[in-house]
Amino acid sequence: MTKLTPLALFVLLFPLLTLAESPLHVGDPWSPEAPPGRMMAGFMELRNDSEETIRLVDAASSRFGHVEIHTMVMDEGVMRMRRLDELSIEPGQTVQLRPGGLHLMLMEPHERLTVGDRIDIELIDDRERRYSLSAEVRRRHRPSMVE
Ligand SMILES: [Cu+2]
Repeated sequence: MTKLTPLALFVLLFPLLTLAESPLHVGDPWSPEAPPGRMMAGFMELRNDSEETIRLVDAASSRFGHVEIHTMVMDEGVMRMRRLDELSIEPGQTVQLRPGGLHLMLMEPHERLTVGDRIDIELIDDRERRYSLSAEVRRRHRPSMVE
């Protein structure tokens, strides 16, 4: 039976401690409720608390068949959604996903989601690190251009 010294314990536990501190801070994730069967949008604030650029390249949710990162672009006077292959967040930068701009597109819903439900979402970066969050379904306050 080997006894672990405090130093050995620290060395063993340190990787766990660092993993627990996510380099990506997710603030106030939410989703406006939508009619049954319709895709939904995910909004939140993303802040890069690390020293390196975080490049989000994919997203997933157990409640939707398919999730994409979308932006809005002006196309001949009309705002349109466009899929982003990569959303880069520089060290210290905060990016807003909100109505009329960047958003997660939650497609192919498996079931009806109503106000108060929570949507588990994973954001995935180019190093295949996964950032978990839970978005609350809220009542739609005003018409939005993204759905
Ligand atoms: Cu979209």
